Amino acid sequence: MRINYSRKTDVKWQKIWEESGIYRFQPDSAKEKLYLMEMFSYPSGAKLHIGHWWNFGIPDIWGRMKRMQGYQVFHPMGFDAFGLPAENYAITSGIHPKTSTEENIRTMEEQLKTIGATYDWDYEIKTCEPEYYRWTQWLFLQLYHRGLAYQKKAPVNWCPSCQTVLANEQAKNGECDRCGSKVIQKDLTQWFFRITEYAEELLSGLDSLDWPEKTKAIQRNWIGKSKGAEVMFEIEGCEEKLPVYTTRVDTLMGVTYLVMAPEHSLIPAITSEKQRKEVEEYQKAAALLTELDRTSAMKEKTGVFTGAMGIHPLTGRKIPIWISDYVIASYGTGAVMAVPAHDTRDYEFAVKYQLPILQVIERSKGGERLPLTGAGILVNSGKFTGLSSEKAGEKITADLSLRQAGASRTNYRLRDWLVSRQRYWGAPIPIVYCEKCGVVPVPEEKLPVTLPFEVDFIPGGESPLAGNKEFTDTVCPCCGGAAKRETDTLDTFVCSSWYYLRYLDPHNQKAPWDIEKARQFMPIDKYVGGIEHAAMHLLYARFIYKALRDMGFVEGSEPFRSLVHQGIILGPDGQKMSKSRGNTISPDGYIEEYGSDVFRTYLSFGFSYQEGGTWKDNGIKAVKDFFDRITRMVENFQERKKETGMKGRNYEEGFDEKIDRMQHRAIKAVTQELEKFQFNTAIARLMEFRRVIVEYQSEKKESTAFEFKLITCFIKLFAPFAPHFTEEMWEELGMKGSVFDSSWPVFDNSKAEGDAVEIVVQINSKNRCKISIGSHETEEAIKMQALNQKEIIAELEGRTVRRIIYVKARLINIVVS
Ligand code: ANZ
Ligand code: ZN
Repeated sequence: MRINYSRKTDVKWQKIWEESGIYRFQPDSAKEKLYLMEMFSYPSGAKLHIGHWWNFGIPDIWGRMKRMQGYQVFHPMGFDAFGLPAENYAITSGIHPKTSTEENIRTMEEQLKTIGATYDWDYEIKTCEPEYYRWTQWLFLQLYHRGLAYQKKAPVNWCPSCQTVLANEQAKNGECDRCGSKVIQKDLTQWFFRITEYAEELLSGLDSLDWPEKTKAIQRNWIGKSKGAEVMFEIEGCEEKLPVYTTRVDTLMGVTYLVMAPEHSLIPAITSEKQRKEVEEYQKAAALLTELDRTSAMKEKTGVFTGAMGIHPLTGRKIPIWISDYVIASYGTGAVMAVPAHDTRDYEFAVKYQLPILQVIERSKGGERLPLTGAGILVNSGKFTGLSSEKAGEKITADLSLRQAGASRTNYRLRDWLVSRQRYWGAPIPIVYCEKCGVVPVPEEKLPVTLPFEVDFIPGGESPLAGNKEFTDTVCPCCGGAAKRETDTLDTFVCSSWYYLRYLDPHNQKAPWDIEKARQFMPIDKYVGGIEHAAMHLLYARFIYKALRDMGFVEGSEPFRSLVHQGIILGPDGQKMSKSRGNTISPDGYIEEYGSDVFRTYLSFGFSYQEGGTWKDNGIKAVKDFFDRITRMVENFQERKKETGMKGRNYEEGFDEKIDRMQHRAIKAVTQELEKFQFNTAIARLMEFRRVIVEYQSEKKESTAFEFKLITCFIKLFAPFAPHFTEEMWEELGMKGSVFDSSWPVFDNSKAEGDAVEIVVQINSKNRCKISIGSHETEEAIKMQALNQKEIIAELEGRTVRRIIYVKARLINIVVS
């Protein structure tokens, strides 16, 4: 072989691409737009690992096909550069977050370039730069002016080690998602974004999205819509009424006590003198616990009696009012009507404090164990007895409405988004506090409020910015008097809630983006990133986009039309790769030895993109061999052509109908597999196609125009996987320009389908689905295709494939245990 693909080939083509500016993005109204984006990365300082190649290098394959299909593909890259890790690192190392972040970004840029992806670096953004966060602050102001950003005192999740507030999403399981410390509750005045105003639309909008179902389910669950009723209980000897939220108004006749959250504002007013001390002590103890501890099913129920009595709205019966930490202040109305016969928590509580238990729902006649939590037929419920839960719910709600003691109500579990962070390395909140004028937003033309460089990072429960007088002391934009700046910074999820818009117009000095550009390029056609962002980033960004739409800055309602989650490549020990486990795999050695294209092709061939898997490299040699075979195929053609010549470019010359049909099948399969992000099966198809071409070559002494067509078609189909290598082959074949400026092969469906047969795919001998295969496909490729069917992937989850049996042209049986 004359040509030997290696790392040198990568370097050669990367230089040529840079000089020719082939990936410079040029908006072209004659072409259909396509916005491809991977979630940008955090500049952590770690060397680029396999995960980066996986996240960024593989979607590039899809983007390259789209480019060849004639789309104007916009594929930008940037850095989510603010955040706690850099600041924590500053505390331990003394290195300023700006210094370490900029340094990390430089290294990552260099390394990302070795992947050879189609980024236009002119569109790069870094969220920590004033040109960027100026507009994050602008966004805050727009929300503020619309009443969507507001301040309130609230019990917040507080990490005692990071000394900062955490959003609920960052304090899952009662642990700080940064450092793992136990999260406690603390009362602070905080800034919130009113995401709850969009709860219903965030929920209903999911239906229209091309997203994985499980991600939609996570968002639906997080939004937590429930339909129920609000019921008013009068309180004996008190003007005010106590509203409760219930999803089981059908159980109203079985209420035996009421429970308020320990933080409920009515408690001081209704508590009897006798009970006051005990109540106050209980309130103090409850304040130390997190919401998660409080609501855990494992926790023993505790509570105290307030001394006050409520009055049943339908029967006038007196019922005691208790407080307990199993009721959460921020959900519903912060109070519940307890029905111990039909609710597990109420039941445990009633048993412990010897409160009455009254059964009002029955499923079978008599002898049922309480609590009976489902729906059924009403008993012991006066005129409602005998009705189904559903009917009774309607009747009781109607009765309550008549007496103005209740109404149906919809509730959402979603809370407003807490955006204040008592940290330095974030976008300062553009607010000033003036003794005379109160809370004053910084005027837009005064943005950015710049982060000062000199600060003391030692955590003290306050933002490090509070210690910098030059920063805090300012003049009021309203009256010109002395004023203090807000010292909290914004949650970094605010930076990432709108970055896809700045990408479109990163150098705009007058506006965050040009409205016309956003109109042309939104929404994002393919967004690729981890499923761990399902509840936070992806929900926040959807909310911000809708808010921006309502302010007239963007069109459409959803930023991410189609979403793909990449699977995870685990270390050889089957664990998630991490520095601390010491099981990370560096791609560098592989790149040096084989070149980036072999590595990238191996990744896409060896693993299913959406499933991931445990890292192994035993297949990489085979992929390298595949490259060598392609090289030989091209050289073989070139040599025979030199000897015998090729008569023009009329493909009739040497045309072979059977081979032609296989070519159309290959084009169709590769195109469709790539469309579905099934890169591994696409490669299997290409391997097969190569064998077809080589078979043809071996039968012909002279090179033919048809052969030339087959080979250029192959090179084009393989180009997205191996951009450097195929450019080299393209050049060798004497083609002008870049292979990426050539057009993607199109197939004739009647030819592609000509010899197809349908076969059945079974799991443990049970029929699961059908696939269509060509009569010339190899057994290996057919098995691969079967394993990649949606239905099959879902069923194989968590099971081990023992054997795959292929009965020619009839069926595939996957034996699992
Ligand atoms: C009476 C009842 C009877 C209830 C019954 C359930 C079963 P979701 O579905 O999550 O909305 N609840 C209401 N507000 C609460 C709060 N702030 N803290 C803790 N629990 C609260 O749950 C709604 C149900 O959770 C409500 O319906 C209420 O208990 C409780 F057989 O009311 B139910
Ligand atoms: Zn003022």
